[in-house]
Amino acid sequence: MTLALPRRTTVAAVASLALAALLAPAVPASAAPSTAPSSAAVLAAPDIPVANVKAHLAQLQSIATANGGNRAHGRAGYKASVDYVKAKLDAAGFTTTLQTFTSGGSTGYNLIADWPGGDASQVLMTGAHLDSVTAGPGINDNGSGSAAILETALAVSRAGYQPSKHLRFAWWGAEELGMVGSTYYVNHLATADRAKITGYLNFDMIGSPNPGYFVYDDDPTIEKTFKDYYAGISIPTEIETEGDGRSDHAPFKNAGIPVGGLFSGADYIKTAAQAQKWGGTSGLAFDRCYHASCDTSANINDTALDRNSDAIAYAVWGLSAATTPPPSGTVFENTADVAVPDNGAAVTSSVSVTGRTGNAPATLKASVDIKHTYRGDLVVDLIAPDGSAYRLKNSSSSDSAANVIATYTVNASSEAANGTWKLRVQDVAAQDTGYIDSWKLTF
Ligand code: DTR
Ligand code: CA
Ligand code: ZN
Ligand code: ZN
Repeated sequence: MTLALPRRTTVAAVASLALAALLAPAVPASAAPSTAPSSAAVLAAPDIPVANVKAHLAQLQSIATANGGNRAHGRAGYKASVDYVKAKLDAAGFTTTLQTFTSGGSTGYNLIADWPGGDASQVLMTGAHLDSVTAGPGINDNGSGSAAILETALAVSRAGYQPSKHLRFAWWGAEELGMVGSTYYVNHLATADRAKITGYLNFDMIGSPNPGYFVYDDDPTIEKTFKDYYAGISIPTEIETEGDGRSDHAPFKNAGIPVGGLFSGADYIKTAAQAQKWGGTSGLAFDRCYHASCDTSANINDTALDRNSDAIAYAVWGLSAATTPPPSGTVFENTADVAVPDNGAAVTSSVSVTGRTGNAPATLKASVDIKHTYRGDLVVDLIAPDGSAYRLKNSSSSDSAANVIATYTVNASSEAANGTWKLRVQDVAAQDTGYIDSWKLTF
């Protein structure tokens, strides 16, 4: 679980937890990635609610049931699956495109979804094939990957995430016929557009009922990102060795684009050693319903689906942040003293932020210097230009120390950066008093 929280979460713990996460000694490995990426990535990557992912799988199951029992290329169930996913993305603010192609005499569809913003010359792609085989509904293969990246995309929207790179998500058609849709997409990319794709992340079968935790051993940076995530939750992983050429990352890899991904296993048999480290049943296939009619909603291991969904979010956030470190920080400061009336009305001090583009960062730093003889009397809030309040400090009758001199980290990624930001301070207990000495925002 990481600290990303939607805006207006006024629980006082938010800022102190964020601050604690940045300033606290290393947390036990079981609680955070052992070699965590930048704290911004750890703080910003949200937990993906597995219940939401399973709700998408339930919809895909219903679609298959209503359309002859499958979601295969050229069948009604596939286009209905595309329509479901597209509607969710359109409602969430993505720019969606349906790319059509023909295979086996039938029309195929790739669904491409671009998240507005980010550097168009640096595109991080995340993909999964949406089609099933004709034998069944394809809930693990590959509803699991499709639903997990859909929920990750929706989490990007919920967070108002504005990464340095441009985010693109893709749901491929006709993978079961030989990666037809993804190959068509890559082959129809202009050379200049191929060069803009900094990485392609592939997720094909990530909820297998007797799961393994396999990481593609292709691009080392992508591989390390996933391995770091799993190390952080103390789950051992293995290198995915038999996947080369067997899913939609293949055409990207053949085009020289860095690729990576996760896999929970198909028809291969789980060994005793693997059962020892991962649980489950040795001597049985990772997914004994692979390409079978029993690949239904019941054919999912929720823990594997949850862990892999969270790993996807971790990688999308971690690999889309700025590769060039942000400038040391643009500071907006107000040093005018403002008296804080004892046990009285709140007072404010403002800074006018200009020259920024887009939203404020997920790790906006608010540094305050408030002189006071009993800091437990004070409640401190950051007020965004639109009036949204972010609690930085709650009052505490037991905190008798003097002065509030601290830096808080606020996830302000849903706030426009430019505008008048305010520090609001209120003394809520009689006796003792003080004043705002100075405060600043660092972007
Ligand atoms: N070919 C995929 C399933 C599959 C089998 N082995 C791997 C390895 C890595 C990714 C995917 C797969 C399919 O049937 O859709
Ligand atoms: Ca989760
Ligand atoms: Zn398959
Ligand atoms: Zn598949």
